[in-house]
Amino acid sequence: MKIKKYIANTFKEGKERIFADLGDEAVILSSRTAKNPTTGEDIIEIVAAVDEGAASLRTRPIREKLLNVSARSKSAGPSYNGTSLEEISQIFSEINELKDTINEVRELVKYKHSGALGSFYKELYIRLVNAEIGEELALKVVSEISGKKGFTDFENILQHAGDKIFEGIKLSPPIEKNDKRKVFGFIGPTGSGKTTSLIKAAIACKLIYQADVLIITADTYKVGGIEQMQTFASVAGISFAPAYNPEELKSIVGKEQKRDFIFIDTTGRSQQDEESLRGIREYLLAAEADYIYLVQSAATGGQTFEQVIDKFGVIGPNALILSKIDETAAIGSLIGVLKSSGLPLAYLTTGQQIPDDIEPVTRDRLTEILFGNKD
Ligand SMILES: Nc1nc2c(ncn2[C@@H]2O[C@H](COP(=O)(O)OP(=O)(O)O)[C@@H](O)[C@H]2O)c(=O)[nH]1
Ligand SMILES: [Mg+2]
Repeated sequence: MKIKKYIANTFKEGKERIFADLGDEAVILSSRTAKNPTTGEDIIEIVAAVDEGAASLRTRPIREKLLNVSARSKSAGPSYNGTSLEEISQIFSEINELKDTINEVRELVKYKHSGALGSFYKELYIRLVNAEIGEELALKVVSEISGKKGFTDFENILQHAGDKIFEGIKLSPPIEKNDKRKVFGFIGPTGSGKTTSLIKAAIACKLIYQADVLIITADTYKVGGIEQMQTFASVAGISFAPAYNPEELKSIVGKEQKRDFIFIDTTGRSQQDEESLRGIREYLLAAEADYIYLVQSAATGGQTFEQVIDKFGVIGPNALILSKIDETAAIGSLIGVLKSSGLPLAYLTTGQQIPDDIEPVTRDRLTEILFGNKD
């Protein structure tokens, strides 16, 4: 801002000098009459100011251009009123730029009214990316959801997003009791939670259906494993037997026809150890297992998860138990593998408490977990 004082004989004269000096953008801040100290005549004192930044940004370039144009264009080619065609087209392009800017501002003003909605979708996108579903799927879900109407609140939007994400994932219903005896096998990598999940499921069946349950372990290698299972089984009032080879397992299962449920635990094996995986298969074939659960920790990243499902595929699992949800930061990276494998999800385990920390899978529950609510 430039401020300057002018002294003139008349207000008109002062004003002309101010605009000639400071330009059209000048504003008069104050004016007062006074006496010329030497002549004693009336004079006028005017204080004017100009915003130099504004003047140079707004008016000067065009004005100067026009002035320079007329000066230069006198000697140049075709012109209109002293302005060359080249310079006229430049002015038009500037006008078009201005039009574009005005349109942008208009768009901004328009979307300001849907600001609340916009922030919902922004929040949804952030939540999806944090859930590790991948940027591509996150954008797809947000764009699909934003094209729909009728959401009541943000929770409702999350619910719809979850429905979209888990759309292609199959679910396996929880164990049910009927007249036919059922033999279940539990397989999976070492430490994935097979034994714990098996005990939880066995106790739940015993409690819910007052069922006659037998637990057999084929994992006779783990130090203290048999004693530990024996303890859990006897506390829960469940029968228990170890089986040291497939023949022995076949024989026990063959004799135990009156049971409602038989749960068979197996040795933990690395998915890389294909020989041992075939060994486990022999056990479950000998037992004529009706249904095989692959137990896998949800904390395992997408790539290992895919490998586990692929390699344990030789044993023929029917459904998946996703364990250690409580230890898992985000389950989003597993979604692609779950969909492409086609393996149904049966149970989730959410802690070490026996038998409490196991639950059947529902899509609503998966959505809750995806968005960070594991309780
Ligand atoms: N935090 C947590 N720990 C679990 C869960 N399931 C099993 N575990 C623990 O994981 C460890 C290995 O479990 P275990 O059942 O022996 O695995 P296995 O080798 O596959 O039979 C044990 O310390 C269990 O208490 C779960 O859902 N959450
Ligand atoms: Mg075990």
